[in-house]
Amino acid sequence: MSRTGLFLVLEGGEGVGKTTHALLLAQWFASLGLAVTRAREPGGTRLGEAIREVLLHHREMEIPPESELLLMLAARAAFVREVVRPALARGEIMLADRFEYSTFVYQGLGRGLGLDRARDLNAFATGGIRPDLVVVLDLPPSGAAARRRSAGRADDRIEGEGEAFLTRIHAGYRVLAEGDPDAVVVDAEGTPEEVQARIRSVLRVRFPEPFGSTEG
Ligand code: T5A
Repeated sequence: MSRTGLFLVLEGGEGVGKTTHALLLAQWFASLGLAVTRAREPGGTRLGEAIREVLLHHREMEIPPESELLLMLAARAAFVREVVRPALARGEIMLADRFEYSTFVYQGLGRGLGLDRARDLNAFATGGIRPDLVVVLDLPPSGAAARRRSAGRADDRIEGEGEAFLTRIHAGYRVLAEGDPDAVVVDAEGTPEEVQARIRSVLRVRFPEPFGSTEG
């Protein structure tokens, strides 16, 4: 790799397949002999997992949008310091299941706190570190809900916000990614194998080193 580490992020609405593809990508990287650190947000650290529990699994708790934003960023500050920077310093691929786009879209746009405010506060939390590439998995909320239902998953506090909120999230991701040269929208319809093949094609084109000459 010509630079130290590679920071990749999978993004998208609820149940679009981020976890599935993070796992498949990590397996691919390992098969290529590339070291990878994989983690989810909010989470990835003890503090982050504790914040995740509060944010997602206590529907009885009143959490104002401003508190939600600041808790996401409190988790992110620890995530960057304890997980992202060390992985990149070791020269690894840092593969994150959600990062700053989630805050821009869910809190900035979805909760109406404003994109500029979300970006400013996020920059404080991250110290300005940015992904090399954000892969946005694009699937209409109805398709993602069907997948979650067939997997027998119950909605968490944010998933339970309803259709209008999830539709805003879906649209928000597309708008953000279309204006960002370091983001790409990947069609998440189809089988996991089809979607994974699309993601790998993107990586081969974007990063000839180390992926250009790979197969599979
Ligand atoms: N949040 C997070 C914010 O509001 N602000 C922030 O700053 C951050 C960081 C996190 C929540 O926090 C919010 C966003 C979220 O609401 P989460 O559980 O990490 O919550 O995120 P979810 O998107 O809810 O995660 P899920 O696990 O539900 O969805 P994934 O990871 O996108 O999807 P995945 O891979 O688990 O797949 C869902 C189901 O579909 C199947 C899988 O097997 C699984 O059963 N599947 C497919 N089925 C058919 N075809 C395919 N191609 C499939 N791909 C996967």
